[in-house]
Amino acid sequence: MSVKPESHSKGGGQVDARRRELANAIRALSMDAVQKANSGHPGAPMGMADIAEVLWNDYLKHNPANPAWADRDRFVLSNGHGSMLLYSLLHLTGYALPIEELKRFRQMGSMTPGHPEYGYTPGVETTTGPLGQGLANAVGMAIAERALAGQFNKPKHAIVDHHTYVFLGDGCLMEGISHEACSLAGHLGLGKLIAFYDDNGISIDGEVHGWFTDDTPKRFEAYGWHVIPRVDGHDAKAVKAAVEAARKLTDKPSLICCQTVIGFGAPNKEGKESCHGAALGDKEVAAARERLGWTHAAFEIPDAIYKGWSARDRGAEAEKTWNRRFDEYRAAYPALASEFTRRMQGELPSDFARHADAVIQETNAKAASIASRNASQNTLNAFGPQLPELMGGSADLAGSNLTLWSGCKGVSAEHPGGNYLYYGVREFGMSAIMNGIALHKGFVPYGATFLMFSEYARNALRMAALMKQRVLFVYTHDSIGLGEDGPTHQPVEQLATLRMIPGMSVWRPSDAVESVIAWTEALCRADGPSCLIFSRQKLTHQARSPETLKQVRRGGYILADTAGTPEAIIIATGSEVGIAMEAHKSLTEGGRRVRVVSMPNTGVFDAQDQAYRESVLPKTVGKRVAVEAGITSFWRKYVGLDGAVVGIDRFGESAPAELLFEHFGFTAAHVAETVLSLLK
Ligand SMILES: Cc1ncc(C[n+]2csc(CCOP(=O)(O)OP(=O)(O)O)c2C)c(N)n1
Ligand SMILES: [Mg+2]
Repeated sequence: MSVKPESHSKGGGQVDARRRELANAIRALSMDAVQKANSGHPGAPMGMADIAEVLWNDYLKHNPANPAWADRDRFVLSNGHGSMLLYSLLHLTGYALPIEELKRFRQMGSMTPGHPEYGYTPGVETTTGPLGQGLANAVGMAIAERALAGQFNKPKHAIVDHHTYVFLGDGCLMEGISHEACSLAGHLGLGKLIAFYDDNGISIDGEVHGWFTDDTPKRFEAYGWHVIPRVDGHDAKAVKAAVEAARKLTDKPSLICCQTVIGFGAPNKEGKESCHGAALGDKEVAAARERLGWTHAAFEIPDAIYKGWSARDRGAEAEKTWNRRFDEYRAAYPALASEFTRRMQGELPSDFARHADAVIQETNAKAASIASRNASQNTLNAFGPQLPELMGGSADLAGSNLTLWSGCKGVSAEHPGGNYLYYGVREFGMSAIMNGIALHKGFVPYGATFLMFSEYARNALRMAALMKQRVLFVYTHDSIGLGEDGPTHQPVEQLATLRMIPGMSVWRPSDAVESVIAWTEALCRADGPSCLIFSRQKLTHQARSPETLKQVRRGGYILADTAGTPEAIIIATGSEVGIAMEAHKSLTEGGRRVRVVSMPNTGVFDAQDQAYRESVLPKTVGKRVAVEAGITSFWRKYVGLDGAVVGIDRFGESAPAELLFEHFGFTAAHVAETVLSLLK
């Protein structure tokens, strides 16, 4: 329950003056940077400064000189609007984040964007700002830590042994994803996950008792968390005692509920929503300096304060100790040690490409007509043994998504070294957790649900793309072709909207061969996420020459052609490729010169050079028909205004799949007719 705490900023209560002064450096940097930018959120950094001071100075295991050190503790600021808290901490403890960058807070090209963004600032572990997702990322990181420890640690050789700390606010707890992620974290008993709740009683609209009166400690206890309630977030001793207790208890995640005053130190604005997300104003900044006893000019930090904060020596020492430990591990387990290094670097096994190619050839030779979801599972069975970094999962649809392969072992509190997560019905949580697993490194996560329910997870997909993470989102039941479950389960606009996410690679293979290639390409894509979209229903194998087979990975290619220049081109994806091929057959028999282009990944095709694209879709051939069981508008960019799209611009119906395909015009006859109508 949120209570409105008394302000201590007047100096009441027991205060460790030294610690308070260190914390005030965060407060000063935060309010000054926000003031200079005239934009940003001073409230949370000023409110959480004392907590951060204790955690970072007394506990956090990190080396500012090497933010990528494998066994560092992970720190996530889930209430990402408080970005100046993190930037201040990184700057003060000695990361390569100079004061000039704090002066350029929120400016174009700076290392200090408005919200923490992965890849912009050394030490920022994940992009946060969309509330609740940082918390789910942290759960993913803690899962990855434990699973990696389970797979690699040996008696007396704990090479993976770090904590995940996460700060969060009321907003993160109001977001539904906090339930999904924390419920799973409790179930899994993630003892090295420690969360700090900034219980300040305030969110943007004012005092939260008007809309948020959960009993948060009880809620988390019910999840199976270890809850430490009513900690005075401005009493370093109390915070320290709570962290001690949290670290001691190793079989449950901990939630430390810290009562704080938002904007602590700003005499007229602290405790009020007015300091949440706006510059305090010059007068109030001056008054806060006075109240806090901070006499230094803006962005001026005395050497003694820098010394008090520096984690450089401590960090170098900690990493050195670990390096020694890792050397001993390497001496005892050389093969495991190099596997660990390979996996943490995100490199696939050196022979993976060759292996994948062999599987592609085999699948081609087998020529099986099977559902692409089955083809996906076959691929997992073929690739799985080569890829111990796979961390699979499904949101309670393993039997439908076919995400389990023969080598899967469930991750649980008792068996932490597994490689498969039973996520339960938690699509958004699963997706953000996968982002956290990928960010932690050591794993390539894939997780599945029905394509329709990608909607539940959408913002986590966007975050995966924004952070350029190798996360594989597996979606089966990809169209009205799923049949009787009806329009609630039948995707219509999802293919198009997933393709619109910048940097998202979306594969919709047409048969078993394209399915293996899609998996291969997604796994090899180290700098971004992919969607792998599979059918429930059986798909016809398409014959391909060795030359054609090579073109599949270019996203779009000529699957069937005609002698000479085609009169018309049919472009199709997934389950509609088979229909396009039948139409091609009848049109060819009727003396028409028609080409079929299979387009399993429009984004990859668009990224090919002009000459290749022109060779597949020559400008001179304007008579084009796109066929996809999804909304038509997406395909206009390929068929032009004079072309035609066989698609579906309404919700589906509950009926057997074959009837639905017939009813909505996904038949060879209708596609052929459409081509002929263009040729008239
Ligand atoms: C998903 C999402 N919805 C809305 C917002 C906009 N927003 C940013 S901070 C905030 C209020 C958060 O309140 P709290 O976590 O209590 O932060 P405090 O004011 O205490 O710093 C909102 C609604 C957001 N960043 N993310
Ligand atoms: Mg709040």
